[in-house]
Amino acid sequence: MDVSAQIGVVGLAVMGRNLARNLARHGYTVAVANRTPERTEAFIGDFGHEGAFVAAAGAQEMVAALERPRRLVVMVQAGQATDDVIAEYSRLLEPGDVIVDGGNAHFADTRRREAALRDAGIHFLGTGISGGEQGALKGPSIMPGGSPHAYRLLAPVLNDIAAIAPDGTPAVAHLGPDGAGHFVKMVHNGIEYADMQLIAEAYHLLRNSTDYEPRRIADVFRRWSEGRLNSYLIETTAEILAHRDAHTGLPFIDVLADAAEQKGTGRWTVQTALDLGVPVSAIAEAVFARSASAHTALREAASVLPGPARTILDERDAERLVAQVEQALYASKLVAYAQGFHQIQAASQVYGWNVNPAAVADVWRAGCIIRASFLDRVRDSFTAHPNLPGLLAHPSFARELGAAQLPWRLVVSHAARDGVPVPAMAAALAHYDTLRAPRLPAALTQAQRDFFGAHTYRRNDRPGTFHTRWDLDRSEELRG
Ligand code: NBP
Repeated sequence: MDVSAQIGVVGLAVMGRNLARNLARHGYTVAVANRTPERTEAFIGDFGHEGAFVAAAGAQEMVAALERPRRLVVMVQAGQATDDVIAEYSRLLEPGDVIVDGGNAHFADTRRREAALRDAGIHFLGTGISGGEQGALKGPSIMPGGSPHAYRLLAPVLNDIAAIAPDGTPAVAHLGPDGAGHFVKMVHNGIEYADMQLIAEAYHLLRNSTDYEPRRIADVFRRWSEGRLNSYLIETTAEILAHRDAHTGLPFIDVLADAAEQKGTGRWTVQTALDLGVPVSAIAEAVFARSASAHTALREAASVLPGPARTILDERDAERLVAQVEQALYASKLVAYAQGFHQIQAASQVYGWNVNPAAVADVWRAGCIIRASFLDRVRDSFTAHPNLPGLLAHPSFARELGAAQLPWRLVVSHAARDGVPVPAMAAALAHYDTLRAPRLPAALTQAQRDFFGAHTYRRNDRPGTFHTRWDLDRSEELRG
């Protein structure tokens, strides 16, 4: 086979297929391959006319088709499939070639793969890609991690195929070495869980406490999407709520089962946050909310438990609640993003990645599922105050939270009074109150740990580590 393709794509399911088409639409000659060759043939049959493709029957043909240094994008199922493909191709590739893993790999796997390939002289770019299948085709948000050299080899291509933010910049940036890109993508998905859950809670509360039909709530979301809540997820929510089921004519939302599924990146975010000791409570509640919804037998058994009678607000109070929920949703969303950024910054420190949070916000402004107008301000805040820990304390957000905090409390207490679960909003508010509190009950926790387990404690008035002999009422400083 002649050397003719500038880039290769292995894996032609929805993501790989659309990424290959995106590359071809930007003038690249793309070699394509898939484990099951019928998929490659179907791809060429369906999309061959869209651009310059080279169909490779297997790894050898793919490697022979690529110009040097070879650039190979792997878009297969995360986990063992990715390891299998890397093993198959790395035997055939040469030092200086680069493999891009565009799947949803766990960042620890990316670190392992990058180190193993580095030993063989092959560059590895662990790259988060967000935007679903339409994003892959029309412009995703791209989160690469790997060596600067590997990034330089791919940067022109990634810049071409990425989504373009309203200010004209492509949604791609080198986020750091080895697993940094996949870590940022994982947290992106965790925030996505929280964002979706918070929106769902806002909808659910309005549906429960007012006589608004889904179409009217769709109008509320449409209005919100013209303001500071403007985002892809708010817009799609408005569209979903306005949608009628073709089959029954009922609001579409009412004919769906209320048990949500998940693929695992939200769970990874929370598991990793636990390991790092970073409180991502709004994200965790969103993951748990999906799990709880899917425990149908448990829910069925618990349906006997009593709750308050449903009360419907009159028109004026309903309008007031809408305004309060906008504040609560915005403030809770800020907390969820702030928790995600905290997690990225903590991992960056542990793994020595030096991730620039402003670059992360920049990359999330277009193409990805959590794209939102307010990310411009997140980026600007991190740029203006790089050393201020925690996004919430950044001056412009702190001001907004100050204005939102009372309605936020009213919404959470309204939900508790009416028996409507708002776990992510309540967790976000508790996080806000935890961070701003002049004093936390952790002093008592310290004392309890020392009392029953001699775990020692620290004091406000003196440095050092102490233990109290509770039986003798004697405090002693521990040395060494
Ligand atoms: P899937 O995750 O459904 O994977 C299917 C692809 O993996 C097919 O090409 C399949 O080949 C290949 N494959 C499998 Br399965 N086992 C293999 C093996 N042992 N060796 C070689 N190939 C193997 O595809 P997708 O939904 O297009 O997603 C691709 C990647 O992108 C995944 O990592 C996913 O997590 C990530 N991602 C997906 C989305 C999305 O919206 N779907 C968004 C962002 C990221 P076959 O045709 O021979 O079975």
